[in-house]
Amino acid sequence: MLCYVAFHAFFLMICAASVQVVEVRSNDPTPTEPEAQSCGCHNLKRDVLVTTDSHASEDPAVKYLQTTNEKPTLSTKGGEKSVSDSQMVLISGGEFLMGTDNPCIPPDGEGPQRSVNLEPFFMDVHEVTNHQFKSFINATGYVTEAETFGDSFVFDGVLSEATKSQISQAVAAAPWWLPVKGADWKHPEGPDSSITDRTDHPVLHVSWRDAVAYCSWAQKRLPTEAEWEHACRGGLKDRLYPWGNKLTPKGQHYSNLWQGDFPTHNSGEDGYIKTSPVMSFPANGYGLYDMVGNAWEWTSDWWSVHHTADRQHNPKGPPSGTDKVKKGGSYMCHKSYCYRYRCAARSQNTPDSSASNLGFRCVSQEPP
Ligand SMILES: *[C@@H]1O[C@H](CO)[C@@H](O)[C@H](O)[C@H]1NC(C)=O
Ligand SMILES: [Ca+2]
Ligand SMILES: [Ca+2]
Repeated sequence: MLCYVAFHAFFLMICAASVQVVEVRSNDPTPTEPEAQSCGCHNLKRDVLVTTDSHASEDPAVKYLQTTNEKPTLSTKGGEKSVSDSQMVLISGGEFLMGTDNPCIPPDGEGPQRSVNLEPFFMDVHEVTNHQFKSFINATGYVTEAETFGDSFVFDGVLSEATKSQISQAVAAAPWWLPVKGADWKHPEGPDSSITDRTDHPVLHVSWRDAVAYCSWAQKRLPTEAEWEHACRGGLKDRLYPWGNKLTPKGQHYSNLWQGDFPTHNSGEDGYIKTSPVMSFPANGYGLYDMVGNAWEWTSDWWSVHHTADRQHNPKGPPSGTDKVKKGGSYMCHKSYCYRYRCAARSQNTPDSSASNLGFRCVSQEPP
């Protein structure tokens, strides 16, 4: 543990330091334990805990596109605006700088910084909410992977004692993640929890396939990692966060993260111990909310830590892989342990993973 603390403190230093220090770092051996400085949330592979072989191989993208030609009826046209509206903003295309040459977590493949050219696209201004996801379930009868498997990963800090007492397994590298029977999008902390007072919070416990199914139904798609990162940056160049380089300018919180000590004490200084209603914090320069913090967000790309430094046009990531890229960090992220609430930061999960801090938003080439 001490070793990890020293190791991590070293990279945090680098992150805010000069070019000279970065050169020193580049001579360092590659860290052999990438999970040693992570929040452990990329270890949420269900197959290490639960065995199942009955999972459908049907592509939800195809199935749900064919079974509905309707747009979700979420908006109250001409009426009052609510967070259940499927609001999107146009993100203009063009050139942006993806990744960073000062990686805070080098094993994640945050670098090199590279020039990327994108077509314009529309993006949901907020994470898909429980209410929106409910509309999808109502319309399609879709059953999420967590419901099929019968469990999902929940951070033990949000579990009731009753639920916790029934669990005997945990993720070895990250013991605060517990597989909870009956945890799913409707029951974020297990069977004795509900979403009735959280309809405007991001939907959680959705796998990558679930997210793809929702976006297809809405006649949208998941963003590529490049699209997500371009959107995160909000028009700023080479900054850490969607709003700049300072985490809390003038003492104001710009995202729902973890204050206090991870994983033992969450002070909730930003107003929220768990997820927050979407759009509770200021939008970035593109009018997008919670791009970092609140819930992690799936992207369409397969995971790889090796990137070309060459200029790219509409990159879509590797053609295949085992994990999908997720971006933005969550309400569980603290600088000491999961400094991934930066636009260049990234992490990964297998496509069937689901957890109490992982959601998504959709994009589209067409106007909403
Ligand atoms: C889903 O269906 C139920 C039962 O018909 C209804 O009460 C609820 O309002 C619907 N929710 C959404 C978000 O469409
Ligand atoms: Ca918080
Ligand atoms: Ca988010």
